[in-house]
Amino acid sequence: VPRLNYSTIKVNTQNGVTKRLIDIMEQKQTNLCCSADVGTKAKLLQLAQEVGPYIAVLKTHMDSIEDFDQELVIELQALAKRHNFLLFEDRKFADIGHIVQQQFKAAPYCIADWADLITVHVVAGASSVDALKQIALQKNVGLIVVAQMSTVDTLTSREYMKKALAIAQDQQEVVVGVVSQNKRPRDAGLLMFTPGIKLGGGSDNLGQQYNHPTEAFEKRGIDLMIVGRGIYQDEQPAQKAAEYRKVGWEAYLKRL
Ligand code: UP6
Repeated sequence: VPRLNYSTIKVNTQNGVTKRLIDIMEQKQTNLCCSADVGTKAKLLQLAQEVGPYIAVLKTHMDSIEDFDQELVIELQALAKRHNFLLFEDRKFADIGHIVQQQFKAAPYCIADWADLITVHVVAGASSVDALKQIALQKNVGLIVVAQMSTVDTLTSREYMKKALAIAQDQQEVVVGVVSQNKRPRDAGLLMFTPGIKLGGGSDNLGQQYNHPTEAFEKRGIDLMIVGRGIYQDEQPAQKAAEYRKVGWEAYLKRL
């Protein structure tokens, strides 16, 4: 594992969003991204309010919020400002360039207007990144390339992953990092985001597999952990988020 620290990444990045994110991580001493996969506005706002102090990033799937509207966005932005975290819409854009541009901007979600981070698959090639880049640079949105998925039967083979990492490295002006499980980009300016993290480990019955945060930070050298059900399905999400924050930060310090 390369003993990369966040300050080195900050020095090497060409991307303003990465710098903002690392500043937040260092100030709040957290490498936790909470995946807020709840189904309503009320639940999302409640969760964001509770975990806000402990997270660097709040990740959403807005197309799963049954009563989504722009008021939700305004309230989330206020919480993001109050607690100092970024908003990450995990849209996983995957289509041809012309279509991903439309999906990035279109109502009702208007993702380009409020997201700080978005994910993009590169199954269609670098052209998806190119297409999103034009809008993302204007709107100050950072792209995260999905290089390798967490599922037991993922199709993101080693070959695929290597090519996806290469696309991320080629586009560092707009790319903040990658989603991957066990390989980080060679370049020191990119962040590695890793889902499939849970203190208890295990799996669900739909292909998701979990690793312990300590193992992920110390052995695989990840930079941010993405935790969903491990936090929001707990009876006390705030306490759980605080616990993940502590475990993740200590594991990061230990690997340095
Ligand atoms: N996610 C994965 N695996 C990937 C990429 N993304 O689980 O390879 C996302 C899911 C979900 C979150 O879309 O929002 O990370 C994981 O949630 P969980 O912790 O509840 O399993």
